[in-house]
Amino acid sequence: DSSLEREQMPILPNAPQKEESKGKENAVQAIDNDVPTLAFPSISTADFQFNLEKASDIIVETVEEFVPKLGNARLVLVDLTRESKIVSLVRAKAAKKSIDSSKFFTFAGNIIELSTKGGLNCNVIANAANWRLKPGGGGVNAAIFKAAGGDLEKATNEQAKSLLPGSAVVVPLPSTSPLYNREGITHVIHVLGPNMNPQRPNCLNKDYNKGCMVLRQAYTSLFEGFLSLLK
Ligand code: AR6
Repeated sequence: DSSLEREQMPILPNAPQKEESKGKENAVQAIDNDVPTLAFPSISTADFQFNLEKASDIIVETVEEFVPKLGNARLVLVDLTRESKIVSLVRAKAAKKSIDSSKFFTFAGNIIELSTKGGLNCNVIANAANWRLKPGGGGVNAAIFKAAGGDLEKATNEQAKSLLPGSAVVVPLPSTSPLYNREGITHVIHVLGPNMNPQRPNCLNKDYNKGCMVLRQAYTSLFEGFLSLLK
């Protein structure tokens, strides 16, 4: 468990400590902030109610597959709190594999303020989107669209009008967007994961054969989208 967690510990947005160490040679220094970084939330595991054990296996497996292709870039799984169950599961499973912890680690923080509040620079963030690519709803989708301003909706619509489950679309963020200015985010990659929530469109009715396949496709599309930006 150790190395993945260590990477995260010193830079947790733990307010008092962070204030104190501001302007000093602080723990944030331990993080190399000049490398291309994709921050991504756990797709489908909150509003879309996907099983956490299964999702964590898929995250670790697809990460393991993509890490060797990253060059100097890195992948960071993000969730709002340190108590995140999905993050704990992924961390434990990743630690059992020999995944380079400088290329993949987990981080607790709000995906729209990782740089300003957490000291983690991410030039690309992923969104757990809805099929119409609409702002609002809840979770990370609402947060990202709100923080990015109207620019993101417009830029998204120029790339795609809708998404199929398992697919992703890379959207360049206009430099006028607050997310670009404040956080240094140049691209948002919208991803549509499988939905297990009967109250949402395209519910898979507990079909985890299909669900796992679609979630795997979703992460593959996401990571390929990120790789396409590195070229
Ligand atoms: N920063 C980091 N992680 C977050 C944030 C945030 N601001 N907000 C939520 N998470 P969810 P889904 C984590 O529900 O299950 C929307 O309404 C959260 O704790 O956002 O794929 C869309 O419009 C969880 O670990 O996405 C879709 O209709 C993860 O992000 C639907 O929800 C994903 O939770 C998609 O549902």
